[in-house]
Amino acid sequence: MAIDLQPAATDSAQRIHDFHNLLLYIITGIVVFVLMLLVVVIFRFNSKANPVPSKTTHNVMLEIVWTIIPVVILIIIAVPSFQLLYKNERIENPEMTLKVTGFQWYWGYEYPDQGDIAFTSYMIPSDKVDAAKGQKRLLSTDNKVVLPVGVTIQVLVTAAVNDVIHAWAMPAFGIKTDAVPGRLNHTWFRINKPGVYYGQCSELCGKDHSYMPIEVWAVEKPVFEEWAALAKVDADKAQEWIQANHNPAHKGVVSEPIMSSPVPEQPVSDQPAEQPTLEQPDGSSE
Ligand SMILES: [Cu+2]
Repeated sequence: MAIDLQPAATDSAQRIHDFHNLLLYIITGIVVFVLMLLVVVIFRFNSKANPVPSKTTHNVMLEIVWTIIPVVILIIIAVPSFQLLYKNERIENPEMTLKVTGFQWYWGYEYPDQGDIAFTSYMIPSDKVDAAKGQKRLLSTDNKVVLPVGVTIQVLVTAAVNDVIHAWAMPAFGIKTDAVPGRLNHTWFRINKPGVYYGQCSELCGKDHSYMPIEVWAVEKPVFEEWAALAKVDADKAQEWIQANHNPAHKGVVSEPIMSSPVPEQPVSDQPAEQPTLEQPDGSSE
């Protein structure tokens, strides 16, 4: 069982992991120290061991120490925290743009730099999941988000007009950005290695909130360019082409799914009573 975070696929995610680990060391030290003090108090200052309590109420040295040390700890936390916020927020020379739109309940993707590429991405219903193709229940989508590795990608995130708030979250990329109707949020990432990466909508957006996963196929740049040229003409054909010829899962590089135990072998009868109803891309809702 994995108890760590998903392996980082971007430098942003790696920075988040490093900061997370720093905090883990600090809080572990603090917890152990306080526990130690409690144990000392329990055994040395109970009424049996210490029948006559001290009348001391002030100790200037001690008061200075317990003020200064927490301040120093906070500075040690604050400095890398601000650096992390700055580096992960600032987009340096984006080479391409991906536009993400949240709908009830699926995602829409546009590639403004590659021509008029636009498609929607629905979850594959659980009874249609094909484990032989490497598909995962509740995570795989019909149209994958194909992206190049080693390219700084700016992501514009919004939600459809009159829709609800969604959030585009990719743990392996260190990304979680709200998709708000009437607002354009932005974020960025640069994927380091080819693979299949999974994310999910991370805003409690409605009845099919858990049925709008994100599946990113990160491929080498020439493959991406070939895909983009095809997708410009026919997005469906391009998806078929990349699934047949350049499925990153076939090379054995698949990011850990969000759930701790992937369940590709699970029988399809193990379903929630209510199947996700997949609305049409005209934005109609219940
Ligand atoms: Cu959502």
